Amino acid sequence: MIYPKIPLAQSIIQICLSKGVTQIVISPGSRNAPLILGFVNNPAFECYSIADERCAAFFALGIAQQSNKPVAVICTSGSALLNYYPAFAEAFYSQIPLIVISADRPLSKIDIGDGQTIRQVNVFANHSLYNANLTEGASEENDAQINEAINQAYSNKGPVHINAPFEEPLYETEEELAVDPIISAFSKIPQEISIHDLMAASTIWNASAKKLVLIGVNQAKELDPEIVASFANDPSIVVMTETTSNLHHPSFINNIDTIITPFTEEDFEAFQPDLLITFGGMLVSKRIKAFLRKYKARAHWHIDPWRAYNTFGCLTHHFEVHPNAFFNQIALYTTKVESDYSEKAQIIKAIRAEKHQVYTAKIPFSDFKAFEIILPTLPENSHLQLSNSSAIRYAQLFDIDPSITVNCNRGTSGIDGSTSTAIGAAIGISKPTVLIAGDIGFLYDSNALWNQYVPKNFKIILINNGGGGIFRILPGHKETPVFNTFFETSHCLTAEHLARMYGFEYSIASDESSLKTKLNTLFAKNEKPAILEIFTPTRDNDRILLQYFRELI
Ligand SMILES: Cc1ncc(C[n+]2csc(CCOP(=O)(O)OP(=O)(O)O)c2C)c(N)n1
Repeated sequence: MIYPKIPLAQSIIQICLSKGVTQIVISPGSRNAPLILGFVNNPAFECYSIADERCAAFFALGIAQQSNKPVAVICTSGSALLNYYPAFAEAFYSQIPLIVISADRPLSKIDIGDGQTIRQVNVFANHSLYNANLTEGASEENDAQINEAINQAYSNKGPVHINAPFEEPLYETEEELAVDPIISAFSKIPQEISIHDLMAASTIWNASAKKLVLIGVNQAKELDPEIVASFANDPSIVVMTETTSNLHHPSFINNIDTIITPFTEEDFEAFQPDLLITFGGMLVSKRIKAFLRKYKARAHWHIDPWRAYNTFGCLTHHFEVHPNAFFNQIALYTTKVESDYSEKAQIIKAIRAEKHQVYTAKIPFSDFKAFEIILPTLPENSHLQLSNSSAIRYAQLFDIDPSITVNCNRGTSGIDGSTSTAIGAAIGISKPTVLIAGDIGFLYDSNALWNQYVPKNFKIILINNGGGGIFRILPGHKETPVFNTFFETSHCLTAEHLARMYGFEYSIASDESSLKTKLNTLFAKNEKPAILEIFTPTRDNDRILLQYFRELI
């Protein structure tokens, strides 16, 4: 076996190996040569080479998000490292284990005029679970910090930074390991709730005739089917899911905005929960946040082993366990409460479903219509990635086949890494993957396509509405040159040349019938990754969406 000669690099590699961190995304450089040589020459690691660090980190994030295991990204010194920051912040807010390992110069060489040198120590401190600021050479202190960083990424689910100073020569290798680092185990999350907390919670539960369970970003199959069934059978429980919740039951409300946008004050009061229970990550719907901030629940519990945000200003308890543990334990103490809360929600759901059908049947070709046509054509058991911001919002208005897993970078809601993440997700989940993206987000992250690992069956459906269409929907929209240039960033670009340059199949659609035909072809062929670009009418899209909400009553 070939090892880098530098002992600190050996320690990092050996500790990664012993902790099962085997997916390594590497960006080129010289300072990181000891790491590159060590990881690449060891067949236990799966190494990916991606030149652009911003894309590399999002790609790694996508793999980690879907495989639920930490992925390491390796870069050289200098600004290379800072390009990891968007994905690092996304990993922090989406609770995804991402391990950044940066090569650095020794401390004595910082800020003395050396090239490609910046202050790397603690550079991600605001969003990092742990910063291992290593010193030159192998030492117990270094080993302890490397262990701790990886342990934190595993057990507290989030990004960590390991900064490793290496002095030249950087390319020397040897055949024997010179280090034998100590490996420390990480602690498992506790799953027991105290009897005291359970008793107090069950008293509130049993006194609440209106319980709203609201679920944000969540992995598929996370929640025990018995718990799902118990929600559906409880007349005092309404479950609201988002597309990114990956949780399905015919009685659950999966189109929050469609349900609540037409609500009058009276409707809101009737729907105001006594008890709000949330779990999962970030919520997309602005309207549900506005509603629950105004019509506060008497009690709000968030269930998550690591973190709770007081999103609605009424958080009363953070249960630091997995939702399965919580619902299974509280079930021992709770009784069914008589209520018509669920029944009333089902009546509203049925009314809205009918209005939705009537409306979608009559609208012309637009972003809205395109989503109505695309979503039912997605292959069963495929994976869907959505970009920010219209794509995820439109998708929330429709049913999506429960066999399809869905994800979107909602940690920071950035437009900067949707395509890179989607390609990583395709690798992490090993299922046919489709990305639905807006044009600005797609063009922003076009370097994502500079990636030799894109699966042949990877598809991008690009909704090109000539700019940031979301800004037409938001209240500030006025049709002025300032709006077009500085908000919408309107353009006439297409993906055609990018597709050709990066070896993607390319097709276009600009009306209903061509879209249906092109979707058929898109999913029938898998010899090459493909982009289907859909041109929609820039100036009609917002009107058609806003009118939808008016016609739901
Ligand atoms: C990195 C980053 N910069 C800016 C924004 C603000 N932003 C949100 S949506 C958006 C426009 C997205 O346009 P497009 O990708 O065409 O999708 P649309 O929502 O218009 O369909 C922008 C600039 C952001 N979310 N992330």
